[in-house]
Amino acid sequence: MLIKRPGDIAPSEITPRTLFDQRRDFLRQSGAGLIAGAALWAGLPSGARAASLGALSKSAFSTMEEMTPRKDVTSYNNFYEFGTDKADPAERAGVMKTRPWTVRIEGLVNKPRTFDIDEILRMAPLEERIYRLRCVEAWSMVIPWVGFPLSALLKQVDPQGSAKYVQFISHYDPKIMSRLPVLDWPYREGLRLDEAMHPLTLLTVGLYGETLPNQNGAPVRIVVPWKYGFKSAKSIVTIRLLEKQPETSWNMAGPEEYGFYSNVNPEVDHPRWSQARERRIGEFRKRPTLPFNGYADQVASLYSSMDLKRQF
Ligand SMILES: Nc1nc2c(c(=O)[nH]1)N[C@H]1C(S)=C(S)[C@@H](COP(=O)(O)O)O[C@H]1N2
Ligand SMILES: [Mo]
Repeated sequence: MLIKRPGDIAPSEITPRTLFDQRRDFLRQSGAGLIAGAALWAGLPSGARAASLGALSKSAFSTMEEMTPRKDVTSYNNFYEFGTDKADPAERAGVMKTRPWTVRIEGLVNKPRTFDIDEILRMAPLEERIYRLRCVEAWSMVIPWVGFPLSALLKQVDPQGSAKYVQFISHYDPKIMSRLPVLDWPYREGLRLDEAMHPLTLLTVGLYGETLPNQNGAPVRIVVPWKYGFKSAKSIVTIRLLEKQPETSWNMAGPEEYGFYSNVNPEVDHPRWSQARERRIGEFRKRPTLPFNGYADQVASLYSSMDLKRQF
């Protein structure tokens, strides 16, 4: 059961208005509400158990803030393929099979390749990185992620000079995932190549010392700590290097509300709510949101020539 916490924002507010209305109409017309609510996910086996990732080096990039309890990190999630309530992913994502799993890297690279997930796990030393995750819905957590810089993976495929952007595409299986037109599936996200190559951008395979629970994006996701959480695509199957800015699911759904950059910025409000403060999960009183989610020293220079109010 979802226990409503003070300050939570209903899906009606998160989802761009037009889409929310479409979805409501769709549910009314088709009676799909019942399917989505119960039958579709009922009685399916639960997923793999978390496995220890062994010895991890501690990263100098970690925040010293108190970590959000594992229980909250793994039960209060956004993974719309498995439903729009925060409790849905933990209840439903267990059916997703995360082995075998491959990640295809293609597009403007000299050595396109399909990597097996177990190859990726051995590719570079795994680090524990304690990062804040700031959702666009104005809540945040502090999570001990496990992974290595995405740049280590991208270097293996040798990006071409014309590559300027990176697109991430999440796994989509309509047999076990939502078929509601909440977002344009498969979930897509993107970064500029310099953002993707930045040492803070983490190719993430675990949290709290273990493999990722399915609801957190198993077996591999991105974590970009200075951007709103939706930029961090889960359960990735394709990474594509491109010359032009890629389509991204949230930007396609509501371009006035979810910009391509979506850098955490207390001065740029979401059109329907303020981004000046946030509620750390587990805390009651709100705290101020920091520019670039507190990572300004490391990343502000990436945007020195940009007007971040216009290119939000
Ligand atoms: N494929 C996919 N990735 C996704 C999402 C999603 O719905 N689908 N939600 C995003 C949002 S809005 C947030 S805040 C984070 C949440 O990550 P967490 O559940 O591990 O905290 O995942 C992001 N990645
Ligand atoms: Mo989010």
